[in-house]
Amino acid sequence: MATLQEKLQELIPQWRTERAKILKEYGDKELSKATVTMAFGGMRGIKGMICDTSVVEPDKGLIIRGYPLLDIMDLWPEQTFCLLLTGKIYDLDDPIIKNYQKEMDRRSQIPQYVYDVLEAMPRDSHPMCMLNTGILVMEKESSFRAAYTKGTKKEDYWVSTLDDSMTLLARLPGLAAAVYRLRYEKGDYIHWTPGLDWGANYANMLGISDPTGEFAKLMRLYLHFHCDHEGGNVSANTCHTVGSALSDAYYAVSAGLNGLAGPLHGLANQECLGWVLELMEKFGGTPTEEQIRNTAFETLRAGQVVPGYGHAVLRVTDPRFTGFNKFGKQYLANDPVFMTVDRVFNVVPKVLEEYSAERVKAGKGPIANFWPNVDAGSGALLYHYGLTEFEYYTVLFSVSRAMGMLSQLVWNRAVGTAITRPKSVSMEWITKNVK
Ligand code: CMX
Repeated sequence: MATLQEKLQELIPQWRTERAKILKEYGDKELSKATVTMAFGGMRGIKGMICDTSVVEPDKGLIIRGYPLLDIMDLWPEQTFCLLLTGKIYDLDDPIIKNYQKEMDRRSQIPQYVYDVLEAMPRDSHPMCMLNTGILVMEKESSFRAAYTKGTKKEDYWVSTLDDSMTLLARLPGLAAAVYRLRYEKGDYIHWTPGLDWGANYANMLGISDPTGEFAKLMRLYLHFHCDHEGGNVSANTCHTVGSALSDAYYAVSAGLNGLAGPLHGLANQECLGWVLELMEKFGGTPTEEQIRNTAFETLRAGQVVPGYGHAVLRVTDPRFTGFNKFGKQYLANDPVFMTVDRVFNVVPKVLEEYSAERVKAGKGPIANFWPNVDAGSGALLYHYGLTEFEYYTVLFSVSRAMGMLSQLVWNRAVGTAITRPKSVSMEWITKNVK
C-alpha cells in the first residue's frame, strides 16, 4: 500500500465491521452515569462519544493509537498524522510518508484571495482570528461540499473529507506563516519549499533565523506534541459536533479552532509566557522560588488562574511538558526564561495544593490537578529562538491540532457516526424530576 488513501481503503471496512460488532454485542450496555453536578460541570467524566485516534489517561497523559507520547517523541508530524489516521508508525522513507510529502508539495499553494482577505483585516486583529478567517475563506474549495452536492454515497464521505484534510494541512503552515509575517510586519511572505518536510517548511516560512536547524527541530516536536488530545476537549468536540452536521472540514476545523482560541484552552500558552515574563520584569531577571511563590499567591488571590497549570482530565505532569522540558535542558539550559519556567514548575504545584486546601476550608471545591499542562513550558522555547510575539502561539498549536481534528473527522465519516444531539434539561426539570 503506497498512499494514505489506499491504506484507509483497506482499513475502513475493518473499522466498520468492528463498529457493527460492538453495537451488536454491547449496544444496550451503559458507558457511564451522568449526575447533575456533571451536567453543570461541563459534562466532565461523562463517557458519551467515541474517539480512536488517541486517549488521555489521567495518570499517563496522551497516548496516540496505543503509543504513550514520550515513547514516540521523535516522530515527525507527517508520521504523526499517518499514525493518527491509520494506527501505524511509518518510517520516514516509507512510501506512505514519501507520497504524503509529495501530496503536500502539490497542494501547498495558498490562493491569492486568502492573502487579499488577510490584508483587508484590521491590523490589530488577533492572529487566531486571522488564521480562522483564512481557513473559512478557503471553504469554497471543499471537495466534500462538491461531492455532497453531486450526491456522493454516505459510505464515500470519508474520501472527499480526506482530500479536504490533506489540502488544508498542506496549506496551514503557509497560511499561519503569512498571518505571522503580515501581523508583525516581517516583510514579504515566504512560500513553501518543495521537498522540505512540514515542520521545517513552517519554520522556514515564518522567517525565523535558524542557522543551527534547532528551531526546525523544535517546530517538528511542537507540531507532533500538540496534535491530538482525544475527543472531548473543546476544540475536538466542537469540530466533531460541527462536522456531524456534515459541514465540511473547513467549517468544522475553523469552528474547533475558535474554541482553541479561548484562554482556558489553547490561548493559555500565550497567557502563560506573559505571566512568566511579567514575573521576570517584576524581579529584574530569573526570580527566586520565594518570589515566584508570592506572585503565584497574588495571582490566585486576585481571582485569576495560574496559566499552564491544572487540567480537566490529567492528574500528573503533562508528558508534553516533560518532553518540552527535556528539549529545553538539551538545547537552552541557560536561557533565563527557560530557567524561570523550570523554577515555576518547582514552586507552583505546591502553591496550588495549599491554595486548594484554603478553597476547601472556605467551602469551595478543590483544584483537581496541581501539575503543569502542555502550555506551561512551550512558550519559553519559542521565545528563545526569536518567536517572541506570544499572542501568536495559539496559531502554532492550531496548525498541529488540525491533524487531530481532521483525523477524527475522517474516522467519524468512515464509520458513519450520527449527527450530535445530546439531550438537555432545564433547572425546573431537575427540581421536579431528579430525586
Ligand atoms: N489556577 C487557579 N485556579 C485553578 C487552576 C489554576 N491553574 N486550575 C483549576 N483551578 C480552579 C478552577 O478555576 C475551578 O475554580 P472555580 O470552582 O472557582 O471555578 C477549580 O479550581 C476546580 O477546577 P478543576 O476541576 O481543577 O479544573 P477544570 O477541569 O474545571 O478546569 C482548566 C481545567 C485547565 C480549565 C483549569 O485547570 C485552568 O483554568 N487552568 C489554567 C488555564 C490553562 O492552563 N489552560 C490550558 C489547559 C490545556 C489546554 O486545553 O490547552
